[in-house]
Amino acid sequence: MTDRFSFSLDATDGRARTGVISTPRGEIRTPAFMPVGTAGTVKAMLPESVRATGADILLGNTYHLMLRPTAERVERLGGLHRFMNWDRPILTDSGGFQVMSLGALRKLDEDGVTFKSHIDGSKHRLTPERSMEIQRLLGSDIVMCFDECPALPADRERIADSMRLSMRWAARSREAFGDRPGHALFGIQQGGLEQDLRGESAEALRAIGFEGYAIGGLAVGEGQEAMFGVLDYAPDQLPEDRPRYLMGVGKPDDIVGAVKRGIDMIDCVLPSRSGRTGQAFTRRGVVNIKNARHQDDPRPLDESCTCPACKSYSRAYLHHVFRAQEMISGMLLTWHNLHYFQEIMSGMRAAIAEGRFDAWEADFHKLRAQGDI
Ligand code: PRF
Ligand code: ZN
Repeated sequence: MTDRFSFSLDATDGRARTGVISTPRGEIRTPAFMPVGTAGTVKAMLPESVRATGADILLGNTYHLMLRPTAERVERLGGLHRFMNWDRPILTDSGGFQVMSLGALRKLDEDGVTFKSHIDGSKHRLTPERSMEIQRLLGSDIVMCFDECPALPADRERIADSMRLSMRWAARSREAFGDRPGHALFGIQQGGLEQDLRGESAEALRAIGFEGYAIGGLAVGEGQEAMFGVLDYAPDQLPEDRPRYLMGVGKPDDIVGAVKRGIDMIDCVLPSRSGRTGQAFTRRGVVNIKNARHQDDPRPLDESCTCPACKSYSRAYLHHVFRAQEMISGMLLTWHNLHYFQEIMSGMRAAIAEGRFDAWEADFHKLRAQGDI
């Protein structure tokens, strides 16, 4: 154990990297997938089950928790780790992105953003200073800068103005965060699909100085090819000796392509959200368990998977409980999906450490091309 936040790179293979982030609450093996626990729970999963899938860290949300049950209440109850019974690291997003995607009637100005709650319509305000305060009250281990993420496509002027505002907010976030040993503050690069604006953003963040650097503003409608186009240069614009986090991405092949391009951390609601809508991710691609072709199938979802859904239940059962809207349906499919995403990450970590990432990636794509049988 350590009382400080640190990152050690253990091996690289091409541009892919593997290492360990050390925090007082435990180690995070990278590349890391962070399950999303938006409202103080990874939906349909006990924290010990999330851990059993292989997660080292969870993501929580400023936006949701400030509205309900409020950051002050979580703090009075001992902080988010104790409140939700997860004692390992938690990264919290800063709220700006969620205000833009969920909040109603938002009003943006230089100082921050005013918005109406998606829960009850009540009025709230977030600024870089308030976001830092909320993330401190929650007890977050990795705090994200308060930023703005424009939806794509957007014109260059809008992307540039928004990025520069986010960089001014990044400086205010750093100032408000202060000196908190054992806790980390990550900057967030913006700049859309414009290489020079991404470069300007990276420069501004490096000048301020952060414990880690996120790439924001991607997976907002631009498509995989355009996203990989940015990831071909963006990680190189950020410091080599700090973790690089790609926010809110993605499908298994997006994650593999991101790690190949130098990403160390990633989060996405996809495995948990899809689990509740009957979508399973397997090494042979997506399986829709609601499809009638599963109703008499005694085989598991994936015969090579060791998760509880695959070890003890048939496709026929998973199909039945989904159709019957039984709660165990979301529980089993979420477990399987999180297990599969973590298996991709551990597979990549081992492959990078042994210098065989390209062969691992070729196998990954080959199995998927065969399709579900
Ligand atoms: N900024 C923040 N959170 C985010 C994003 C961002 O740009 C994204 C973009 N994919 C997801 N979550 N603060
Ligand atoms: Zn499984």
